[in-house]
Formats: sequence, C-alpha cells, structure tokens
Amino acid sequence: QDIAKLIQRYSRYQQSCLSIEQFTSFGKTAKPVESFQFGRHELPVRLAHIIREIDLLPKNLLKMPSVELVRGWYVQSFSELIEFQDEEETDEVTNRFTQSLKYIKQRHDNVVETMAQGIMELRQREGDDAFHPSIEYFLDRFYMNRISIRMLITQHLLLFGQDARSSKSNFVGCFDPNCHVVSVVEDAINNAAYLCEQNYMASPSVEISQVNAYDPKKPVQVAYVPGHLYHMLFELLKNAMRAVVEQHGSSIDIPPLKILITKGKQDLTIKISDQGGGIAKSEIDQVFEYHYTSAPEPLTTGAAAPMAGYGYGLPLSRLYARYFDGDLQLYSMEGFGTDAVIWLKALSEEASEVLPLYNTRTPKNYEEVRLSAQHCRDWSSSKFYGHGHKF
Ligand code: W6P
Repeated sequence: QDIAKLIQRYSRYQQSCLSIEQFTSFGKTAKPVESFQFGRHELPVRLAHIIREIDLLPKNLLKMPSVELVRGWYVQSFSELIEFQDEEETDEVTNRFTQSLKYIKQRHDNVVETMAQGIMELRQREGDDAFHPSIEYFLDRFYMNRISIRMLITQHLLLFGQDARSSKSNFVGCFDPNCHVVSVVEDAINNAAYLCEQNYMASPSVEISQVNAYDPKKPVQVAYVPGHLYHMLFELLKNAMRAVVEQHGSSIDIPPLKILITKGKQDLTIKISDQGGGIAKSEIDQVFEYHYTSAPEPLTTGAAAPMAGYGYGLPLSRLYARYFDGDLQLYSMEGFGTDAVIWLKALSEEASEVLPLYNTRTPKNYEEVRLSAQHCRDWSSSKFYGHGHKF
C-alpha cells in the first residue's frame, strides 16, 4: 500500500497519552509481547501525527536538505514499524520488533542537531525574514513528539531489550517511583558547579531547603524520570551560576543560589533563586526561543566545555517539564536576579503525557500563528512601529 496513504490513515488514529502511573504499573507486570502489541500501533500513530505536521512547514524550509533528511528518517521508521502490523504475536517476532526499535532509536539520535542545521541553512540563505513564528510553534510540538516517542522506545528496550536491567533497583525502565528530588538536585549542582569552576575559576555556593507539606518527616520524593529532572535542573543551574559569577565574579563573597523544594497535594515545585542581575521582562520570552538570535558565542575558556549561551537548553527543558503536565517558568527582577521555577505533578496518576496532536484544524493553527505575527495589532504601542514601517 502507498506509504503516504498509510501515514494519512495513522494520523487519524488517536494517540494514547500515558500517565506515569500507567508507565510504571505496565512496566512492572507487562510481558514483552504486550509491549510489542502496544508499540507496533502507538509508535506509527505518533510518527504519522508528526509527519503530517512536518508537511505544514513553510515550503522553503521543507526543501532544506537537512529537513528532507529528517523527514526521510521519520517515514523510514514509520514503514519499518508498519511491517509488524499483520505479524503473528510470537516471541520471534517480538524479538525482531525489539531489535528494530534499537535501530530506529539510533537513526533518530541526531534529529535535534540536524533540524537545527536545516533552520540555520534557511536563515543563512534567506536572512531573518525567513523566520516564521510558526517555526517556534512547530519545534515545540516536534520535539515534544520526539521526547514521547523516545520514551516509549526507551521503556520497551530497558524492560525487554538485550541489556534489560537486572531488577535489583526500584527503577521501572527509566522511571524511579520514589525519585529522591534532593539527590538529583545535588547531582546537578555538583556538575554545574564543576563546569562553572572550569570556565570562571569560581562558582556560587548553593543553599537547599525542602518542605514536604503533607508528610513533614519524609524527604520530598516523586514518581518521575530522574534523567528528565536532572536535564532541567542542570540547565537552570548552569544559567543561574553563570549569571551570578558574571555579575559578582571579582568580589570575594558571591551571593549563594537558593533552592526551595516543596511538595503539596498536587504540585511538587522547585525554585532556584539567583542574584545574577536578572533579565528584563521584555527579554524573557526570547530566552525560550530555539534560535535566540542575539545569543552570544558559546562561552568557554580554552578546553573546558562551554557554559552555553541560551541555545536549545531552556526551550527543551521547558518541554521536559510540560511532557508530564508540569511547567517551567522564569521570574526575573531586572537589576537583581532571577527565580526559575519547575512544577511537577505530585501524583503519578495526574502526571500524564501532553502530546501535540494532528487533526483537521492543525493546518489552520499554523496559518493563524503565521498571521498573528502581523495581524493582531489591536493594542497601540510604539514598539510595534520599531522597524519596517515608515510614518
Ligand atoms: C539568569 C538568566 C537565567 C536563565 C535561566 C535560569 C536562571 C537564570 N538567571 O540571569
């Protein structure tokens, strides 16, 4: 059957959003063949949804070689998975499926870099005018879809693959049902501080406190993916430490970072406060853009790993937070400092995947994002007349 037709068909199936509770209970009891039955349908559905959406990108971007390459990977993986639809549910087929997932995961390892490359090529060729706001909208959806697909594949491989973990730890695949938040925070602090020392010969100290509102004697724990939590914390801490050291580097007493971790009935919240001079309100949104144009050259002194200007770190971290229905925001007081806040769902049944879905109205949304950039000027303000208009 024609692959384009199949992609259309699968993009009309509904995606199944799983909660952390579902991931962990499934992971504890499911047999390989059940994971095969779920994955052989759900994975092509999620791939189809995003392939349809890639096809809505502006034509000039779609024609960039890197973007064509990425699209080709998605179609290839879709076709490989479709092959399993009518297969018998035997151990042999299940093993072949597992092997396939391993290769598919590898094929997509460099999607983020390659997509970024395509967008840079477009900018080099056509200038910043080629930069549709629809690209930011797309990338959030595209990378969220990728996070979700890699989660499904990773879970299957960790639970049923060649090097499936011996069940000594309490982990269920990449989930820790009792993730000790302070430990992950300390881990991220150590690595961010090390990087900061390498780059600036100094790093701020960090004061951690926690409040477990409903179980005051216990440390704050949550069912989560420690890898995702670490990723967000490391990114925020690098930014906070860099800001503080650049602001106070020469002085003897650098103001410490303060981290507050709280757990209520619904929310687990982590706040990182720095006194790094802050960012103006007008620049906060840009910090979450994938191609923050005025980003400085990667900050590095010699051989050390870069401390990073704002690259993809912050927008991707926010996606990790939102993936299980949490969020990540910055509150800044310019001239003083910044609070970065991560919200996670405290209850594993409420921590449910948030996925972009393709439906008949999706093309219209892209059109509207495109238009809203010029269209909805129904508040007067001098900043709208900044460039491009002569009066
Ligand atoms: C800053 C800029 C920033 C980004 C993310 C997290 C913390 C901070 N602090 O000054």
